[in-house]
Amino acid sequence: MSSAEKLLADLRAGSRRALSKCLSVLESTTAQDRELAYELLALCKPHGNTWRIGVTGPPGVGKSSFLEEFGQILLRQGRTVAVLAVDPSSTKTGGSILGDKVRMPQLSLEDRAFVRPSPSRACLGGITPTTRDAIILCEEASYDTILIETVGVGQSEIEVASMVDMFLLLALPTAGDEVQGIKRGIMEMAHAILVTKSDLDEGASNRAQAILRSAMQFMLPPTEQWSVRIQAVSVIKQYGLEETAKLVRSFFDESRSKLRESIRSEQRQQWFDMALHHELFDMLVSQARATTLLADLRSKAIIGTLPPTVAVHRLLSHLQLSITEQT
Ligand SMILES: Nc1nc2c(ncn2[C@@H]2O[C@H](COP(=O)(O)OP(=O)(O)OP(=O)(O)O)[C@@H](O)[C@H]2O)c(=O)[nH]1
Ligand SMILES: [Mg+2]
Repeated sequence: MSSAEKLLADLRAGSRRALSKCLSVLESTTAQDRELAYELLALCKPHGNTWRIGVTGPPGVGKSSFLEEFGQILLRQGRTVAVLAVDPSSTKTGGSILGDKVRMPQLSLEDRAFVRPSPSRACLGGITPTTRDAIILCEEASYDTILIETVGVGQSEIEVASMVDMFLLLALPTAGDEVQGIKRGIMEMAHAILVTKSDLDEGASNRAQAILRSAMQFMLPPTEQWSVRIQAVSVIKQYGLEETAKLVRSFFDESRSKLRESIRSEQRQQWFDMALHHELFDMLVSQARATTLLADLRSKAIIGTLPPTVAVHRLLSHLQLSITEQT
């Protein structure tokens, strides 16, 4: 048995340690771990019937508090829950504050739940999200509900929406202006908008819900045949949580599994192109670095002495040349 097979056998037998180890392997950048990660992922089978749910919203809106409660409701309904928390800013902070952001003390203790911060991996040319692969591994470990928490900072909502079946947007019940400040594009991706901390000011929450409802009238739902729901929630006063669980269940009951599969297949197409892009970039950069040409052309492009288009063209022409010479 190879070490990948052994690790997966433990993971399938329900070992959380094995799942944690697999997720660390995914996040690692050493060549040895990358190979192990490819081997692990190749051995995973598709699990079409799982629920993949993304939860985003501004910092401090109440994502973790909501998931702590919501996760427990799902457990009581017989589901098994994995929470992956992705922090798009963690590449800057080294992920050190991530632990604080995903405090879900009760849920973490539950047998059929798994909570894990999942820092975005920094790579040259951007961030390579390992979250998609982490979802595959959690599903292989028999979790049937994958909840992904990420703080909403523009690009991250779009990212997370492209890896889930259902997208929940959390908004604060503050002034109407702020509710309207949610970008239209983000609102159009949401299957439900939850107005959090509604206990703080119920009047404000009602106004926020009314504004959201009227705004939604002019938008297309993200999935055909689904009308977007607006729900007030309070973790402190414990309302709106069961209702949210009900609406999530009805989403999965009502949306045909064939439609969901076709959405997942579209997502995999994007994922393939993105992975190709990243891998090619890494490959090129690792070659170019040896010649120092990259640094030179890049700084010329930055200073403005060479248009970036020409700089990139020269770099690629040079690389093509050196590849040809090698063969
Ligand atoms: N009054 C009230 N406070 C809440 C509610 N939900 C969360 N909070 C408080 O809001 C603060 C932020 O909650 P979190 O759940 O950490 O928010 P978050 O969106 O996960 O935060 P980040 O991950 O840091 O972006 C905490 O102090 C919570 O206690 C609620 O329903 N009512
Ligand atoms: Mg949080």
